[in-house]
Formats: sequence, C-alpha cells, structure tokens
Amino acid sequence: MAHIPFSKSVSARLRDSVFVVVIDNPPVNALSADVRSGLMAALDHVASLDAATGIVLTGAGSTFIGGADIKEFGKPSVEPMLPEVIERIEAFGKPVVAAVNGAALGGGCEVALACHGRIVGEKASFGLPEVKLGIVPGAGGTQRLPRLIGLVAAIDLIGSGRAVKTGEAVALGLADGIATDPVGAAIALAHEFTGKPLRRTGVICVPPAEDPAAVSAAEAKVLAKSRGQSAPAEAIRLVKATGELDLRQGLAEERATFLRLRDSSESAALRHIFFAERAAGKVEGLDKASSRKIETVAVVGTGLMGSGIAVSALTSGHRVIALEQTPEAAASGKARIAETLDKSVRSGRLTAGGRDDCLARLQTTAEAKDLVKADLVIEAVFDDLTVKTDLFRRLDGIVRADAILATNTSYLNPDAIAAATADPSRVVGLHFFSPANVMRLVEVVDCAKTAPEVLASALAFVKGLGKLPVVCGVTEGFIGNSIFSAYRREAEFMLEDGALPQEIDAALEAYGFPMGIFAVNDMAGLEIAWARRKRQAATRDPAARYVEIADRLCEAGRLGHKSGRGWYAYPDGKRTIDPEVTAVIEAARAAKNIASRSFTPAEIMSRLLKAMVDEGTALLADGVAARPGDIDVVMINGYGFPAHRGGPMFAAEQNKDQPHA
Ligand code: 3H9
Repeated sequence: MAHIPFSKSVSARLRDSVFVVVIDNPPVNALSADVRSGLMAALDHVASLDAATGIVLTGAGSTFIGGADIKEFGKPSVEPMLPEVIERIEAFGKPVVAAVNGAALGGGCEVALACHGRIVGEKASFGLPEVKLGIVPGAGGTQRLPRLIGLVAAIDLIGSGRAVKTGEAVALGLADGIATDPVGAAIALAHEFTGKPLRRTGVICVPPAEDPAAVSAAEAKVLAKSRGQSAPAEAIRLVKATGELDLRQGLAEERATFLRLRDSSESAALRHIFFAERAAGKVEGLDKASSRKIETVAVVGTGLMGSGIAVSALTSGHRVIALEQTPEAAASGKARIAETLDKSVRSGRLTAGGRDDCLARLQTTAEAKDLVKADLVIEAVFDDLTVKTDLFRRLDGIVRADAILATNTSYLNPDAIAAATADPSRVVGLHFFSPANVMRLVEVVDCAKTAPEVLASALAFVKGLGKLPVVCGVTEGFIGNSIFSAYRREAEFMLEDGALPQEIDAALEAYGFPMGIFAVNDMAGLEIAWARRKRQAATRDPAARYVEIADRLCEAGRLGHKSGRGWYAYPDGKRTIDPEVTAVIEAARAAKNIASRSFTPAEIMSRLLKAMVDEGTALLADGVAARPGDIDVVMINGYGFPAHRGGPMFAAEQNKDQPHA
C-alpha cells in the first residue's frame, strides 16, 4: 500500500497487514502539535481499517522520540494534548508496538510505555529526563514506569533523569526484545499479540512491596544530589503514589504537578540552560568553515591537567602522544594516565577492554620530534609566559604546517603565546577545567589571529570529546576566571565591611552552591592566587580598594586545606571556623578604620550576584562573551553556580525588580 501522510511529520505504510507509523520531525522527532495530531489521525485511520491488524510506531533518523517539544513550553497549548494521545494508544483495540530505533526520552518514553509491546534496536535508550528541566513527566511516566519495572528502579530513573541503554532496558523489563531490524521484529510481535488480550501498562498492579529500605535508599540517593531543586522530590512522591492511587487519580496528580512545575522559575532556569548549552558552541558565520580532521592529539605536560586531557582524548577514540621533558617524567605520565583509566574501569565507566584499547593508542615520549604526527597539540605546562612562549616557538619548527596549536593557559594572554609562532592563525586557546577527564566545560578561546577553520576544528574536537565548548575572546581569566575574580573580590570587600567567611559561604550554600567561595579557595589552595597578587603588586592601581586579609593568611602559612589551615581550620579534615581567622579579619578592619556592620544572607547574595553580573556585562560589552547565556553556562558548569537558578545573568534578569536576590 502507498505511503499515507497524516500530518507534515507523521506518515505510515501498511506492511504485512501492520500499519508502520513513522514520526519524522527533525532534529529529534519532538512531539510537536503537528506530531500529536498526526498520531491521532493515524490511530483514527487504523481503528476503521479492517486491512490493518495493528500498529508499529517508530522514529525516522537516529532518534525514536526526543520528548515533548520544549520550545512549545510557555506558549498557549494546542490540542490534542500528549496525555490524550497516550491514553488513546494504551486503550487502542489493536496491538500497538513501539520499534524503538534510538532515544526514547521524556514524552517519547511515555509513548513507548503506553504501547502494548516494545522492541529495541541496538542504539535505543529510554529515559525520563524531565527533572533536568525542573519538571516531572507529564504524560503518565511516573505512573506507568513503576508498573513495568518496580518502585526502586523507577525512583532511580525518574529521580535522576538518567537514560538506560538497550541491555539495561531489557534487564529492567522495559523492552520485549532487541533486534537489528526493530521495525521487522515489532511487526512480528504485533502479529503475535493479535487476537489476544492486550498488555495495557496502566492496568498492571505495581509489583508487590519491595524492600522498604531499598526504596528509602533509592530516594535518599536522588535527594542527596538534588540540593535546592523541587522536581526530583515531587517525582519521587508521584512514583510512590502508584501504590496508593489508581491510574486515573495518579495521572491527575501527575498532570497537576507537571503543570505547576512547568510554570516555575526553576523550570524556566533549567530550560534556559538547556538551550544556552546548545547555543554556546555556535559562532555566527562559522558553519561554512570546514573543520580539520583531528585523529592524533599531542599533549605537552602530563601533570594533573595534561593527563586528564590525555584520558579524555583517549576515551573518545583519539591517538595520543604525551610529551614530557625526560624519559622518567614520561614514564610517570604514562602511569598517571593508566591509573586514571583504571579508576574508570573500577567505577564501571570503562570496560577493561576499553582501557587496553586506550593504552594501545597512547604513546609517551621525551622526544619533541615525535610530535610531527600530531593534528593538534595541546600544551598543559606550567602557567608561565616564558615557559609557554619558548615551547610554542620550539613546536613551530617541529609540528606539521597544518597542525593546530592549543594553549591551556588559565590566566596568560594567548595572543602573546601565539605571537611566538610563525603562524599565529593556527593557535587557539583550549581552557580545560580540572579534572579534565571529568569536567565537561572547555572555554575555547578565539584569539586575535585564530583562523575560522582552526576555531571550527577546535570546537568540533571539544564536542567530539563529549564536552561542552563555550567560545570566548581574549581577556585575563577568560569568562569564568574573570567572573570568579570579580565575585571573590566582592566577597573580600564584605569581609572588611563586617561579614565573616562562614557567613558568606553559608549564604552561597543556601542559594544552592555546593560549597562557598572561601571553602572552595581552601580546597584549591591559596598559594597560586597569592603568587599572582605578588606579581601584580607593582602595577596595581594604588587608589583601588585592596583587601590584604588573604595575604596575611598566606604569610601565616595558612595555604588552605592541604596545609590544614586556610580560611578555616581542618582538624581531622573537617571544616571548622577558626577564631584566628576572625582575629586577622578584625585587625584588617581596624587598620582601615572600617566600622563593622552585619549582613543578611540576602544582602550577601545580592552583592555577590551584582559583582558577577557587572563583570559579565563588561565581558559582553568587550565582546569576550557573545551571549549572556554563555556566561551562565560557564558559571554553572565550571564554578558550581546552581543550575536551577539559571546562572548569574539569568537570575539577575529574573530578580531585576526585587531589592535583593
Ligand atoms: C517532556 O517530554 C515532558 C513530558 O513528560 C510531558 C509532556 C506533556 N524539544 O542535544 P542536541 C533540539 S520534556 C525541542 O544538540 P544530540 C536542540 O535544542 C522533554 N528541541 O542533539 C538542538 O537544537 P539546535 C524531555 C529539542 O543529538 C537540536 O534539537 N526530553 C528537544 O546531541 C539537537 O539537540 C528531553 O529532555 C526537545 N525535546 O542529542 C530530551 N531536544 O540544533 C532533550 C533537542 O537548534 N534532548 N532539541 O541547537 C536531548 O537530550 C538531546 O537533544 C537528544 C539528542 C539526546 C535527544
């Protein structure tokens, strides 16, 4: 039979008396109004078509269905609504089988759950990631998933928002089978179901009481990671309600919760970040620049940062040449990289075979000439201008003319490093965050002379590592460290004005930061910033306000957690308020004749946010950051800013009419 269109993005064809309905709504087959109405029309058609004994639902391209269309949130709703479509599927008189060819996420997973059977392809995955958008599933996910896989697994999946791949989906009972041709196998399953009572997920009883301790443990695990966010707790409440409410009541409660959260500031913030993360790696006009293929990556320096970068490149399939100054240092670099890979095997993120494969692609050397094979060289040596310019000058004569040179400097001027080479157009900044094999964020620095093709290649490389690139221009500290310095300065001003480190940290932690700024400084160590301040002392504007408290602490040997004392004391490793620090602060206030006053947590946050936003606004004005969302993405992914607040620029916009944050 011919191909029948039901809407712009839904069409079908009869195969072996089963109607194969294909959703084709690029890029991710989201459930837009057009898809929903197309699905309804297809169901209507098959209901009255004697020649069709059942339906197979599948997605075009590499996704099954990526979920509700997030771009429709906040706009007037258009009928039919998704829960209606899903109820129609579940209640349908003929078998409906999902052929899950790729990701079935959010509403896409809910569609699959309501089908009478599910066949998965090798690239399939299931997930209800709604909590990551500050909402709960709104079309039956919290009610149907526990009926299929039990409370403990449902709390884990819905509460964390994580997706499961084919093997785990089958093990959990989410899928009836795996097939290389999921549509063919789904047609066969639909035939098998014909004439038999259909398996309607909504009427399944929730599997009998599991171990209550396991339920509590799953719940505690989710809540521990959801500091300050309400969606995960709401999702757990709804999942647990499946034991008490019937399907209709449960669906009504779920829908009401979904609608309430969808209109919350938490969801607006997380949706802002969803789109900002996808925009951050895009540069206007760059699409046309063809990027170079990067297969072999050289990493110069195998300290903590270099070895993390090497691991990241290895696990994403690159060949890596790690260069050190001596054969002994190269051997320890190799050991460090191997140990990081072993750790990934122990935590289940990598198989033993995967680790061996990575090691087979690793070469460690003390011979700079070996870098001739590299398509990209990333330097991760000591952050000193002379060291880096010397290295780049040397590399110039060694690497191929088409190799890209990247500097991982955090504070130095990459234009000055590029100027040491004969061809600065091939130099770009790649500012990784430590540990580089774990942290997603990479600031990709578009230097004054970086060629578009080099920038495009660097962006594609970072995306290929599975990381999150944010493009920025040259300034001291790029986006992240500029803003971090600005709000650290403001926090230190407040110390002089009357606040204590523990009060500022408590305000930040109550706002949603995992750790306050002084505790973070102690963790990182105070000596690097101290060295920078000493270097800058000669050129500092004598009229500018300068707080000496941190210098006094460093001079007293209080260099942070490592030395057992910093902004806090750490007896037995535990962060403790130290009266000695209070005394240093009080002495600094007295020396400047500052009358100390108290600060409320709201006032502290208001001043810190203002400092971040003022710096962010300056970065935008100077063209260092292209969009406010880029700043938000950097602060959330690199500096612990709570995602559910949407980043400093977003939060300031939301709070602009309020006196305090
Ligand atoms: C939901 O379903 C609620 C229901 O429970 C209840 C409803 C009643 N909508 O990530 P990519 C865009 S909530 C609109 O780079 P990948 C994205 O912005 C939803 N647009 O691709 C980007 O656009 P652009 C639950 C979407 O291959 C482009 O697609 N679902 C949506 O790396 C490519 O995206 C989710 O939370 C969407 N749902 O990864 C899933 N999804 O090119 C969210 C993507 O203009 N999506 N776009 O920048 C994902 O996790 C990934 O996109 C996916 C593909 C894994 C699907």
